[in-house]
Amino acid sequence: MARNKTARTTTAGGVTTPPQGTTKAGRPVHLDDTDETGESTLEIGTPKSWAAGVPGVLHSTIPALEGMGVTRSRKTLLAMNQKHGFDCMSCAWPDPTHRKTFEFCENGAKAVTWEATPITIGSEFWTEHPVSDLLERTEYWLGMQGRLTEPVYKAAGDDYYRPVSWTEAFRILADKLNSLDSPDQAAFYTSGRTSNEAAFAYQLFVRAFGTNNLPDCSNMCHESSGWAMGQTIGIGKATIGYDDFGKADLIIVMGQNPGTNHPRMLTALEEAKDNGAQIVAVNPMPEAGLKRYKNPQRVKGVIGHGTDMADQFVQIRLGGDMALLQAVSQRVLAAEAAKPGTVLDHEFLREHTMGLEELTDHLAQLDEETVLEATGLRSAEIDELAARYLAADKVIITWAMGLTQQKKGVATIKEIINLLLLRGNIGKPGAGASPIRGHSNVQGDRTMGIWEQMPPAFLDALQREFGFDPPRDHGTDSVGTINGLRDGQIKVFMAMGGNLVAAISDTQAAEAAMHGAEMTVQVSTKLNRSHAVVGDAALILPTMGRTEIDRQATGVQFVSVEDTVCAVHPSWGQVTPVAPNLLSEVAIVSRLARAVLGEKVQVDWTGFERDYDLIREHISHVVAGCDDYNVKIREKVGFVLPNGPRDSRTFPTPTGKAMLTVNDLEHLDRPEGTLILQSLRSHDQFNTTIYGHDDRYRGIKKGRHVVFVNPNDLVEFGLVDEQLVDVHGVYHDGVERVLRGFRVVSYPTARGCAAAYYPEANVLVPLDHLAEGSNTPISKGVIVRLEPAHNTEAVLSS
Ligand SMILES: Nc1nc2c(c(=O)[nH]1)N[C@H]1C(S)=C(S)[C@@H](COP(=O)(O)OP(=O)(O)OC[C@H]3O[C@@H](n4cnc5c(=O)[nH]c(N)nc54)[C@H](O)[C@@H]3O)O[C@H]1N2
Ligand SMILES: Nc1nc2c(c(=O)[nH]1)N[C@H]1C(S)=C(S)[C@@H](COP(=O)(O)OP(=O)(O)OC[C@H]3O[C@@H](n4cnc5c(=O)[nH]c(N)nc54)[C@H](O)[C@@H]3O)O[C@H]1N2
Ligand SMILES: [Mo]
Repeated sequence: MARNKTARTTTAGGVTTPPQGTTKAGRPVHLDDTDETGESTLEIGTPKSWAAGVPGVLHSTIPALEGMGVTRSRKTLLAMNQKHGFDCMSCAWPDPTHRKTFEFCENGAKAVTWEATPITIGSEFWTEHPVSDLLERTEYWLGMQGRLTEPVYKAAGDDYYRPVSWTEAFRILADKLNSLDSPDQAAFYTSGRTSNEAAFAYQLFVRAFGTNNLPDCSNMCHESSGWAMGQTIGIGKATIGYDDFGKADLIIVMGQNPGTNHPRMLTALEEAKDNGAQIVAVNPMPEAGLKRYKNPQRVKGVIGHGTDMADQFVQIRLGGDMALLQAVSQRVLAAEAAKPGTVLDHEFLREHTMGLEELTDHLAQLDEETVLEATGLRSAEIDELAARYLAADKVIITWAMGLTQQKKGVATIKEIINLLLLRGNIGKPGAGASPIRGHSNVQGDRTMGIWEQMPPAFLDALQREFGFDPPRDHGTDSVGTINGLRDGQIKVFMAMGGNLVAAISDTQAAEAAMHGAEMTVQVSTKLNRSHAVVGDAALILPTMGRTEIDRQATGVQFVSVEDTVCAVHPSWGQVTPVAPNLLSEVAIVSRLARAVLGEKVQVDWTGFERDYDLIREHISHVVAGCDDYNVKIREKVGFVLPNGPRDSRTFPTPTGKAMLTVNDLEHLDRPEGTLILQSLRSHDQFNTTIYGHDDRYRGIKKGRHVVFVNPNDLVEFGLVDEQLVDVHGVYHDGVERVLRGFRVVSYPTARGCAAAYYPEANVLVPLDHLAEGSNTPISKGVIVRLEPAHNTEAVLSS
C-alpha cells in the first residue's frame, strides 16, 4: 500500500483532514497474495475535486479492461446513443435532442468494453472449473472470464456444469416448471437492462404460466420513488424532460453521485449553469463531480479549470434528508405567513392540490433541535437553502440511491413532492421532480409489466389481448423471493440478467436461501456470483448483449428502451454476436414459453421471435401510452410517454389532485460508539460488476476493502487512518454480520457517517432491514461498530 500523505491533506466540505502519523508509503500489507483483486496493492491518495468523462483517457483509466479487447468495442463507441445506434446500458440518463459525436462517457465506454469483448468462455472452461471452484472466485474474476457462449446445465448432485443443446435446456426447465404444485413456487427476476420487447414477452410468459412472482432490481433501487410519487402525484416517474434542466433556476441534487453513475448528467448541469441556474448538492460525501466538472467536449474543460458546480454543498448526515426537507418547507411556509399571498403558488395549490392546511399545521410543530440533530447541519445552512429555493421560480429536485435506500425513503421523497408543490414546481417548464433511474431500461421494464403488483387495468388489458386470465394476487418482490426460497415456498428461481444473490442484502442469508432452491436459471451475458451460488440443479442460458446485431428470420431487429425522463427510443446492435449459438432474450423467452405452455395460451411465440414488430403491436394494445408503438418508435428518435403531472398538471390520484402529505419525522438513531454506514459505488464498477479496483475520484487505487470515516470520528474512536478494522453490523437478532480486515480511510464524509463499497457491504444489512412502504433494503443506513481487526492477516472474500 502506498499513500501520499502530504498531498492528501485536504479541505473539502469544510472538513480538514488532519495529518495523522507518519507516511507509510511502501509498507507491505498482507491481505491475500492470491486474491486477484489485488488488495495487497491498495493505494490511498488524494480525493479529486473535479470529475470528467474524457473518452480520450479511456486507455489510461481502464487498463484492466484492455485485456478485454478494446478494438471491437471502439467500433461500437461512435454508434453509442446515436440515432441509428444502440442505447448505452450503463445508466438511464436521457439523450439530448442535439446529440454530439461522442454521446457517451467514460463509464459507458467501460460498460461497452466489458460486454463487447471478443473473449469467450469455451467448453473446456466447465471441466476446469466446477461450481465449487466458481464459488471461491471473486466477482472481478468471474466477469473477466469473457462472454458465455453455450447453454450449460448442472444436474442435481453434480459439481459441474455441462454443455447442453438449447432444445435440451428448454426441455429441462419446462419439465421442472410443469412439475411444480403451483406456479407460485417459481419466481422470475429481471435486471433493468432487458429491452421493452423482451420484458413484455417475459411478463406475458410468466403470467400465462400463472404467477405474479416478478421481482426486479427496481425493488432494491427506485421502489421508494415509485411509491412516494404514485401516492402523491399519481405517477412514479419524472415530471421533467431533458430540456427542463436548461430552463431551471435551481437544481437540487440529493443523494446522488452523477460524476460516477450518470456522468453525462454533468453536461446538463453545466448547461443549466451557463443559463444562470444555481446548483445545490445534498450529500454526506463531497463527490467530485458535484464540486467541479471538466467537460471533455469543451476547450475550457480540457485545458482549463472547468465549471464550478455546486453553489452550495449541504453536507448532510446519512438519513437526514427528511428533516432537511421538512425544515425547508417550514421556512417557506413561515415566509408566506410573514408576507401572506407572496410566497406560495396559491392558484396552483387551490386548483391542483389537497392537504395544505394539514401540512402547514404539522410543520409548524417541527422542532429545530431535532432537525439539526438529524441533519448534522447548522440552521444557517438550512436558511441558505431555503433562501435559494424562495429566490427561484423554477426548481428541479433530482435524487437517487442516497434517498431511496433509507428506512424513511418513501416519506423523504414525499417531502420532496411537498416542497415542490408549495411553489408550483411541478408541471411547468424548468421545474419538477426527477428520480434519476439506474439501469438503462429499468423504467421501461416496469412500463412493460415487470412488477409483482401490476394494477388491475394492466391485467385487464392483458386478458383482453390474449384471452387468458392473468393471476391477480400480488407476487413476491426481491426480498420476498429470498424469503420464499429460504422457507421452501419458492423452488425454482429464474433470472433475466442481473445478479440477485450479490445485489440483495444479507449476503449470507441470501446465499443460503438460493442454495436451497431446487433449480436456478440465469439468462446472462457473463458469469457472476449468481452462477456459482445455485440450487440443486442449475442452468445458464447465454444471451446476446445490446451491442450485438440481432438477426432473426425476418431480418435485423431493433429493440426499444425508456430512459429516466420517459423518452422511448430504438436501440440497434452494432457488432456481430460474439458466438453463433447465442440467442436473443426475446428468442429465449419465446422458445421457453413454447416449451412450457404448449398450446395453453394463444400467443404466436414463434412470430415474436421472427419479428419484434409483432410484440410491439401487442404492446400498443396493452400498455397505456404506447398506442401506434411501431410507428412512433420509428419517428425521429422515438417518442415521449404521456405524463399527466408534467404535461397538463393532471394528477391521476384517487382524488384527482396532487396530495401534500404529513409525514412523521424520524431519523436514524446512532448509539454511542457506532457509525451509520452507507454502501456506495466506486468509479470502476457497474453494480455487482467490478471493472477494476480503482476509485479515482476518491483517491483509492487497487483495492476495494476500505471504509471511509470522518477524521474526527477516528480520533473519537481511538482509531488511526489506514488501520485495519473489522466492521460489525449492530443488530440484536443473534446473527454476526461482519466485514473483516477493512482499511480505514480518513475521509471528509459527514460526522458520524461511514461508507464502504457495495456489494461487499451487503453482508452487513439484515434481510428484514427495509424501507417503510417500499421494502427496499436499507443499504444506506446501517449501524456499525468499528473494531481493530481481529486478525490482521484477515482476508475477505468479495
Ligand atoms: N458507472 C456506473 N453507473 C451506474 C451504476 C454503477 O454501478 N456504475 N449503477 C446504476 C444504478 S442501477 C443506479 S440505481 C444508479 C445509482 O446512482 P447513485 O445513487 O449515484 O449511486 P451510489 O453510488 O449508491 O451513490 C449514492 C450517493 O448518495 C449519497 N448518499 C448516501 N446516503 C445519503 C443520504 O442519506 N442522504 C443524501 N443526501 N445522500 C446520501 C452518497 O454519498 C452517494 O453520493 O447509477 C446507475 N449508473
Ligand atoms: N448494498 C447495496 N446493495 C445494492 C445497492 C446499493 O447501492 N447498495 N444498489 C441496488 C441497486 S440500485 C440495484 S439496481 C441492484 C442491481 O442488481 P442487478 O441488476 O441484479 O445486478 P447487476 O450487477 O446490475 O447485474 C449484472 C449482471 O447482469 C448480466 N447482464 C449484463 N448485461 C446483460 C444483458 O444484456 N442481458 C442479460 N440477460 N444479462 C445481462 C451480467 O451477467 C451481469 O453480471 O443492486 C442493489 N443492491
Ligand atoms: Mo439501481
